[in-house]
Amino acid sequence: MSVRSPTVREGQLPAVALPDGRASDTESAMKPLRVDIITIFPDYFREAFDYGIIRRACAAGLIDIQAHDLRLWTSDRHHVVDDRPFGGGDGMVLKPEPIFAAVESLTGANRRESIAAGKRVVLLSPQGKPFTQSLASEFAKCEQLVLICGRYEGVDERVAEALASDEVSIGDYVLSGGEPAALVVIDATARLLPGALGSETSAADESFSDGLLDCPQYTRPTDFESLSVPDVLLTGNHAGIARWRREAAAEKTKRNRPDLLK
Ligand code: 6GU
Repeated sequence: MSVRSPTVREGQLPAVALPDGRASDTESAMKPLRVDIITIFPDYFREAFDYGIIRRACAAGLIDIQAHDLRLWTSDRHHVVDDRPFGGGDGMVLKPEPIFAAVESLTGANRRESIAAGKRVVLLSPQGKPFTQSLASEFAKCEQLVLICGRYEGVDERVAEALASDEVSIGDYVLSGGEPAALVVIDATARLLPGALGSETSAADESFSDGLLDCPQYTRPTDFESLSVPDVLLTGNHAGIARWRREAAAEKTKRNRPDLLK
């Protein structure tokens, strides 16, 4: 039987009906997505994965996240990870040697070309390609993700040139370091792992998976300080509700994200 289904991760088996009618235990048989974060601030991540869907994904063995101190891979007495930029300029640049050593010890590879299929080595930097829902889905199919947190002053370019499989940015603004971006990438990726959300389908009809923003949602009370809920949502007319939701999503996209409609 083939196991190449887009929702089945590398090295993992899909649910199989056994001859006696029991389903095999898919989720507990799955190897977790291994995420290694390389950072000069490992404590930044101490409680970051203790909440909500990520906490459940960790507890269920869908993902295994570890933050590593870059200084572990220095060899000098003072554990120096940065140095002054050649050519002059402000700020310090992260040195290549500890980063290459860290990636080699975590993946077995010290060049992009030798990274095994199913592994991604991601440099987080404002110079990267945009992080998107589609890149999150690619990451969710991997067996290992290594996230290198840059500092805003910079990372020696040889990391991007020769080591990282991907250089990724989370948006057009400058963060003081890649650490918040690592949280964003891990969150968006973890919730796409099979079994991380309540139902397997709920990731399919949300913002961006169809190129539009999500439709507005309302809950009780129907009137709140003279702000009311659209009548159609109270009718039970499912076709009418579906049409309203499509139109409201398109309208909201046009207003807030016209770029998505081009
Ligand atoms: Cl990934 N890193 C930093 N330092 N700044 C950013 C970013 C990443 N993405 C957007 N701004």
